[in-house]
Amino acid sequence: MKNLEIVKIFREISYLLQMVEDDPNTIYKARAYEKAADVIENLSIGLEETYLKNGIEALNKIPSIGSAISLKIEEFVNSGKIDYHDELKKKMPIRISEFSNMRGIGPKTIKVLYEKLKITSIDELEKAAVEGRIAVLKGFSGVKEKNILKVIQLSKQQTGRYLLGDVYPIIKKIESRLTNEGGVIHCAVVGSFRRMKETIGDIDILISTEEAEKIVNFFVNMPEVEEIKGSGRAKAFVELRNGIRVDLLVVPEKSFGSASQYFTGSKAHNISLRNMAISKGLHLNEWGLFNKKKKKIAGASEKEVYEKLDLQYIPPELREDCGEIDFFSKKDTLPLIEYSDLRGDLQTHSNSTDGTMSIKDMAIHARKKFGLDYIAITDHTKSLRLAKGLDENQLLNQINKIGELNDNIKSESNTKFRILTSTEVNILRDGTLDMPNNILDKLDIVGAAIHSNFSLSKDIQTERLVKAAKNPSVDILFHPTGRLLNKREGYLVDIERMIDIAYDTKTVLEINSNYNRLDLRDEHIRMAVQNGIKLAINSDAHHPVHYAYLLFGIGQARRGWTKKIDVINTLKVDSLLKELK
Ligand code: DGT
Ligand code: CA
Ligand code: CA
Ligand code: ZN
Repeated sequence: MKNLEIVKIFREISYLLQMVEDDPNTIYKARAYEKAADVIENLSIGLEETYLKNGIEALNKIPSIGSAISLKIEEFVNSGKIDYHDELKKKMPIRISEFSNMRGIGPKTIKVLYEKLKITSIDELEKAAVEGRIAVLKGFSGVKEKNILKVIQLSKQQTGRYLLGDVYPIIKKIESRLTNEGGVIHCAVVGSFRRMKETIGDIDILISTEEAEKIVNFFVNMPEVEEIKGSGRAKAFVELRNGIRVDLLVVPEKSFGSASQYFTGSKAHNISLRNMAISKGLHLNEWGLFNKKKKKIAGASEKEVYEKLDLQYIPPELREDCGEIDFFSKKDTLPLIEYSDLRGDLQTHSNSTDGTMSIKDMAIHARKKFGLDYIAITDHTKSLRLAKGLDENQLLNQINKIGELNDNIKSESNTKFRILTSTEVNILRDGTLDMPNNILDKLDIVGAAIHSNFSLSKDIQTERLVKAAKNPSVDILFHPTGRLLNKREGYLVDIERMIDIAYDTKTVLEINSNYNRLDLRDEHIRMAVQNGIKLAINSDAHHPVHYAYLLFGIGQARRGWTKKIDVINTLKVDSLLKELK
């Protein structure tokens, strides 16, 4: 998906236009790019795929994308850059990517600061504000200067975190390479990655070996390494080509467990655990668990560390200091969903709408490569024109087609794989659906989702979802809050009310496994399962490789304390269909 790259460039063009030119037409031009960026950000189709399949005319049909902007998209798809963007950047040599995301300080202000103080980066901006050089400028004040510092603080918190799914493949590759390197006894990727957090600040790797220097040397010379930030006899700190930093720490094998525990975190979990150790007269650190006489009583394995603290083993995904230490000090068990527990996937798309593969191919891959027993084909409905949503007749035709495919599967192989007829029906502004119930009732299962009007008030937005849940044909609410990680917060929803209504109406809530979404978020998942809500963990695959995302959805579910029995697509297909409202 090149969409988000294009969004970024368009926002930068808009920003630079406002800096470079003063004539009144520029503001309209800048707005046009901004508007296009907004639309593209919310598109469910890939601009590159759309262009390659149906040419520039297809781009022109997208709302807010005029012919000039279509040409820019075409240029980007073909050359990976947009000359107009490069020209504007030359005229205004600031670090545009740092400023364009900043909320609260606009291009006009940055222009003045560039001209008067030669400020080209956020670091320089911060320095100038701290030194009081901004307050004294004409048109500025102490208050404005303070506000600039506040905005910088906020934008620092937002940036610099990587999506789990973006870094997952490279981390796995590095992990397996290190694990297989001669001399390595144990290798573990710890930190937030092991806890399956949606975003990762940096990567933490732990190794036990007798040959520390050799391994550190091997590590800093890996092809992915862009820059060595520091290294010592038993540690190294590097930055990879994609910008993410990696900490490597070599520890003795006899401390590998306590070190894994410590560096897996979270920090808050560690602090509570250490306090618990203290209350038992023990001392816990990365080297081990020690008694009053400073004798080590655990350290080689994590399990042993928790055991000696009278705790059951706490899965990494739960180590957030949210009550897990208390819970696992008791005898109660928590049969969390496991990474191998899903039998089916209840949100997948085919090339009948905005997916990229036929229904048959989606099914074959689900069965052969991912070991699933069933998938639901949830193509979009008609009001989602950008995704070529299906109308009533097209949906009815798809039901017939899936019937035939299922018959063929049965006769061609003796597998029990089943394709469920379904849809991702669009929830309209007023909470009604764009497909009548008599059609929806012909489907095996129905998911409903919001794809527009994201900025309604919380009350109105919640009522939209409530109305959809109350619809007797709707089984699941897909990606219930609409958030996009690092991009958009999601629309405002009264989660408690949504959970109440989901319970009353027997509506299932989705955990969308697409790593850009991971929607619901962990605390809402936990609230849902505590209130007896059933969940579905779906990939939202638009291509068979996307089934791999289910892993992230399961991680997210575990972070929300989800048990296997809470998840309907751990059931066999017949039991699943009986469970639905
Ligand atoms: P990140 O990198 O921001 O996504 O989050 P983490 O959890 O990976 O944090 P990181 O990389 O700063 O540190 C890795 C782990 O090391 C962290 O989860 C817990 C442990 N740790 C780091 N600093 C401290 C500390 O000051 N006290 C304690 N108890 N543990 C710490
Ligand atoms: Ca980390
Ligand atoms: Ca770290
Ligand atoms: Zn959707």
